[in-house]
Amino acid sequence: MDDETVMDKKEIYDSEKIKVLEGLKAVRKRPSMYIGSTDENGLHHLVYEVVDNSIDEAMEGYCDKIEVALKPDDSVEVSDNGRGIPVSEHPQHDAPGVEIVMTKLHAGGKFDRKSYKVSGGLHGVGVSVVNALSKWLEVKVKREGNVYRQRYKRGDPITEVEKIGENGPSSGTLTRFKPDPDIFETVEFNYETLKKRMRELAFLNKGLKIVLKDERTDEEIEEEFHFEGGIVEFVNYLNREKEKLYPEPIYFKRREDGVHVELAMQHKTEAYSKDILAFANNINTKEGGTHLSGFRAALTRTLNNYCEKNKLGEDVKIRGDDYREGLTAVINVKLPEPQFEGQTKTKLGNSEMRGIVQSIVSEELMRFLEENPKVAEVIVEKAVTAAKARQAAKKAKELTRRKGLLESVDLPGKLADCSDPDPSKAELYIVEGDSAGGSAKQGRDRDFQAILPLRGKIINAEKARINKMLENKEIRSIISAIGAGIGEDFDPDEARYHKIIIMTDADVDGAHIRTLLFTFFYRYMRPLLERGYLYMAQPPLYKITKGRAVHHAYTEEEKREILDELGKRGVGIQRYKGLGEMNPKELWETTMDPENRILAKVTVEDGERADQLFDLLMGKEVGPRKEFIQENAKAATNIDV
Ligand code: 0RA
Repeated sequence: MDDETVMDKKEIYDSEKIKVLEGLKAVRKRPSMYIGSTDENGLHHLVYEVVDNSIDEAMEGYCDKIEVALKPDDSVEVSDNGRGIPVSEHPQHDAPGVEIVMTKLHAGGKFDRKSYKVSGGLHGVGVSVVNALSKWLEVKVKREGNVYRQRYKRGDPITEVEKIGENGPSSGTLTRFKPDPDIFETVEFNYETLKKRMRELAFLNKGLKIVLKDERTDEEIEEEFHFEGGIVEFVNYLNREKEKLYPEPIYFKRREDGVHVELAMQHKTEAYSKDILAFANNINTKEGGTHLSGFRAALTRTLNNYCEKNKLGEDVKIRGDDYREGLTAVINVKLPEPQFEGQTKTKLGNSEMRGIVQSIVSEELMRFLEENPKVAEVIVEKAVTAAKARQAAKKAKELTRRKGLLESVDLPGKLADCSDPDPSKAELYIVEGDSAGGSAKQGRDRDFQAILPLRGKIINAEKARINKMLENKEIRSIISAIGAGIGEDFDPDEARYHKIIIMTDADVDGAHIRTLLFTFFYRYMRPLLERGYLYMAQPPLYKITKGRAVHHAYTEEEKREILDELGKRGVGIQRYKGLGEMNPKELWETTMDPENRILAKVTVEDGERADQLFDLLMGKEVGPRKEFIQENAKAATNIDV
């Protein structure tokens, strides 16, 4: 019986109405379904997708060098020295293999490779998606002594696969593409973003050379990432400016049931933070997952067992967090059919991974501890200290709880709250200084804008444990105004505002306060950064007047433009030194009115950078410190819409 006979009339009618979008047209119609978004993240995703294919070739052992070049015309070229995508006719599709890979969604079949292909999530959607979202794309393949080429426009081939030359025995694939400006909000690649990912990929795939070039400026940049030590070097890199509890990272690697598990870890001495990065098939699983929980369980149980066997740490109850205090770890797993879940598809879901990782880590770690009793001893000692501090912190927290300081119902006295209770509409301005706070209170739209002025010093979240943080008045008022808890208990769904806007002066002190706040939010309320709830206000740098007309310039360039327009005669220029110099109306018009203001979103990377730069900022060296402040005080560019 064929399908149509079992459908009744109504069903036939309904299915006719469904417009079946075929192939790459569907990708252009709903790009976000394939690459997550069409903003800067989606744009960079294109490069990751192409590079992933070369990484696959490297993971199978056929390629040891990948080059990524940013070209002056905003295109990107990715090349590798792998086997080259096959060019022979595909038996079922009567087209050359390379054309199928470039034009069919999830091209598989004969050209499927055996390696740990990424599936699900945003990665692994296939290069055909990149092709569909490119104004043009060109692929060149070196194979069997020849060079072949095919060109495409918006995903459609505009040439055959042509042989364009001969070549020695070397082989490889080169893909050059120009993202389509009709699809993307921006087509400008960020070198630093790509650099971070390429470095990460080089750490995760030991021995692989990845070259990144920026050919867009007169002074070309070229960097090579190549780490024979793999994730051990990754941990060394993450801990590069920290004091270590023991000299070498602990490392092991094992393959079991067709799954690879690799771990490198090392504790820091004084930093109380932890940095545990988990990867699955080269994807940074920021939301964690089964591999991470397997690792955490193994760490806690193994160290508990070790303590019991050796009668250590008996005077205090050590918990999992205590063993993780100050820990830097990279866990890297490779598995055949990964399931990615969660809001950003960065949570590993495969349930079998928990047990596999747990048993491998337990065995290997126990062996290590027994062979290295000195290291075991310092780890336990640190955990004991952490456990004691945790108990003290709990007492401090209970104290503040009793006083009602962490309850959102009991808002801090300095807060001028807004009247709209809907968090998606409400905004919290955290304002440096009383006078600016006063202007902001008068100038704001009290329907949806709340003002929290900060007076005292903000404590450095990198140096302090949570109990110390909770003793700080300013920190406590921020916690209670936001009303979503702190640290492990922080719940972004409880946040009373979906825009939290830091408003500080554009001077050195302002930069310092901003950095302290970034570090605090990064360490203790990171989900706010992940969700994009944290912003920085951008007050204007200049007020330019001519007659009755008033203009505001937010950047030096804007100032020049305005001056060019007005001419030089009878023009008054005032440089704003601080927010306090603006009256409430000016502050509203230039910095708070959603119609006019500029807000810069603070990302997790900004938080991370502030965190890392803290040593620099707080350190004794004056040179690098000054430089950082200037760098950080530069005007931001994201325009609030
Ligand atoms: C399918 C089969 C083979 C290689 C590749 C794909 C391949 C794809 C890409 C994409 C970027 N670089 C790549 N390198 C190789 C193997 C063909 C054979 O058996 O020689």
